[in-house]
Amino acid sequence: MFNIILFGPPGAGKGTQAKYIVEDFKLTHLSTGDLLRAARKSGSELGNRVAAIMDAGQLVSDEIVNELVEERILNAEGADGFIFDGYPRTVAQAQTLDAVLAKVGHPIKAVVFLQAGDDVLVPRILKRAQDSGRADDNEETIKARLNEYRNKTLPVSQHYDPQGTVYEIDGVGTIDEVRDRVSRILQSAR
Ligand code: B4P
Repeated sequence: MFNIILFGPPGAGKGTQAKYIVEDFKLTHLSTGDLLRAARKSGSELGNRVAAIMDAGQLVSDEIVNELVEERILNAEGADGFIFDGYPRTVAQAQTLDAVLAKVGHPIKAVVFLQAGDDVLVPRILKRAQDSGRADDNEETIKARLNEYRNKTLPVSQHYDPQGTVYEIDGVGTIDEVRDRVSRILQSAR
């Protein structure tokens, strides 16, 4: 199984590039952002709880997110591998993911780290706000999301660094340029 993590700050292009990786490498896409947005849309009690947290630009609790992910990994018989998109976002989530993947005997092969500065990220997210209508795509929430990223998510790259699986990729450029960079890295890591 070729299991990879798509890592990077909000708006780095994780969701955008995940679609191409699915096409090019036939992996199963698992986006915790999508799972959480689906939960809130369903209007369930869990969905209502996570909606307020997401709209404040904060991270949803490790407990909720880990449960959503673990269930999908353990029920994915016959999958060629997963793209974990936007997960793990804390070191505790990374430890849970490692433990679940150890159970199935297929550890993370590559962490694709898409990099871009705030000067690029903020305008991208504000542009998406015009068409997506996502409640967390506004200037104030973006600041909170970038802070959460720096404080809680960035250490996840240091967690994987000693394993030699982190590939830093310049996320600035056209979507096709970034796609080519990601594709080259994944072909060599496979
Ligand atoms: P996510 O859904 O993961 O969203 P994101 O980080 O903002 O976006 P992404 O990097 O995927 O950007 P995209 O490709 O869309 O998370 C949302 C929220 O959910 C979090 O804030 C948190 O509350 C919660 N959450 C999710 N996972 C969690 C977890 N594990 N633990 C706790 N909480 C969790 O790109 C953005 C825009 O840029 C798009 O409009 C795209 O078209 C554009 N773009 C992309 N690449 C471009 C390029 N090269 N050039 C120009 N534009 C580009």
